[in-house]
Amino acid sequence: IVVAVDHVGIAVADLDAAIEWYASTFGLVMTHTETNEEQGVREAMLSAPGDAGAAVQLLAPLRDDSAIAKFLDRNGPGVQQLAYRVADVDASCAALREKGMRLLYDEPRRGTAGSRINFVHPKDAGGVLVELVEPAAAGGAEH
Ligand code: V0V
Repeated sequence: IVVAVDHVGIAVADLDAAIEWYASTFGLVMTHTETNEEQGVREAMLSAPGDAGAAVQLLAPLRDDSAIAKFLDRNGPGVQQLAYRVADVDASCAALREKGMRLLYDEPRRGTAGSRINFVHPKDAGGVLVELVEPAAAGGAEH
């Protein structure tokens, strides 16, 4: 089902301050940033220079009623999700539903850079909010 670990998502209150902190502390560089209104987040993807492996995703809330705002209220900043890359998010969701897991959305929604995403409920995944990410097709059909 899983092709790779895509990213680890970390909830932060202040995106710009967090980007600066990860750069000055760990030398991570920002490779992408965007606002996702539907998810209620401003986000940034960070990597070690030249590393094409799993990324760190910083997630800051756009609204008080967003998932990230609720997470920050409850836990403070910290790891909010683990995202697995999949080749076909519809097929992966079907396979996981077959195993009795609850997917949060009936149909995948829009994620980073035109990807298609869904989430496994943390109570069905060992206490981890698991995101499934099908990247946008190469060539950028989504853009
Ligand atoms: C809640 N719980 C968590 C959790 N959030 N456990 C682990 N990790 C988390 N992030 C626990 C919580 O402590 C409760 O445990 C239980 O789950 C149910 O909590 P709830 O109050 O019923 O639910 P909420 O309101 O806390 O919502 C949790 C869910 C929500 C996961 C349903 O955060 C959600 O819809 N997330 C999906 C969307 C999202 O996270 N978007 C932001 C990233 P107890 O107390 O009952 O034991 S956007 C993104 O990643 C993008 C755009 C991308 O990557 O492309």
